[in-house]
Amino acid sequence: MSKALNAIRVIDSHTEGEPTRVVLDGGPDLGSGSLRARLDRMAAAHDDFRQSVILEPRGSDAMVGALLCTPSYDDCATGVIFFNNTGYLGMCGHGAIGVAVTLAYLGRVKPGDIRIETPVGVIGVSLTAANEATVENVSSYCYRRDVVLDVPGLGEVRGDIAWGGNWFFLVDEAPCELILENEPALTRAALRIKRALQAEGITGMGGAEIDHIEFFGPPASGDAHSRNFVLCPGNAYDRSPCGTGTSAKLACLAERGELAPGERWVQESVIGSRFVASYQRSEDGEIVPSISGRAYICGESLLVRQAGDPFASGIA
Ligand code: PYC
Repeated sequence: MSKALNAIRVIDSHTEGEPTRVVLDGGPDLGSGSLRARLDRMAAAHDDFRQSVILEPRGSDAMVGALLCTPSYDDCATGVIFFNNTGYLGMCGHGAIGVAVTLAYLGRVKPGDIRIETPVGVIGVSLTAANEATVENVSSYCYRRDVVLDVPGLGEVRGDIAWGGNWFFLVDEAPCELILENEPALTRAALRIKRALQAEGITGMGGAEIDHIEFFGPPASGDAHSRNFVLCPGNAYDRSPCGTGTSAKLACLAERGELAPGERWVQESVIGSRFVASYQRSEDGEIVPSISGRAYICGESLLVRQAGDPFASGIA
């Protein structure tokens, strides 16, 4: 029998349905420096590690990986690099809730407030119960309003471009009802929009790729404000209402004067799970979103890559 190579210890959880795989050990040595620099090192020299952990046969397209790292700030409980089936995420709201609940499950943090360093900034997380957390996200903003696109097969599509820790194109008029049965049609429409943005050279600030497309529609439940469908960069849809996508939505609502600081916004996902959100304005006038949701542990495993396994680095 071949010897096991690079055993990787992980804990799996889901946040409102969306999976997070926290890597506890067995990850690459990324050295020191900012998390952005360590992410760049991982992408350049250790991308096969990302692929092993997240791609089939060990992972799945919907899963987001969270590599725990020594933080570069003393007041942070951990640093984290988020990754998915296609690359790396600046921030991940559902993933941050998953990380906090995982750390609590391991007894590494107690209920209360912690700070977590991400490649796009430090976030606050309040662990309000064993399975509940509120993320105070990085500052979010609406970059462009009412961008009109001519999308082959869809016609004219209007949306806002916003930053919520990742870049989003937010479309209020969804191409069809936001229900799970329509997932293939919603995915196709979102991909068409993404291609049209690329073809027209429309980006986020500084030429950043807009890699998340978000549709909104009426909620199914009477006490929610909206339902969404979010297509993530690797073409999987977010089972949760997407923490960074909800942050981007809050920024757009604030920009339009449609949501006041501190006002509650209940965002449903396409599977009916929900985040409760609100924002505060910082002293500089920036929008600082808070996103609350639940996460549950669903597995503890040792991932193994045996010598000779042709799919040790996943099915790319
Ligand atoms: O919750 O921010 C989020 C997220 C991004 C991609 C998948 N989930």
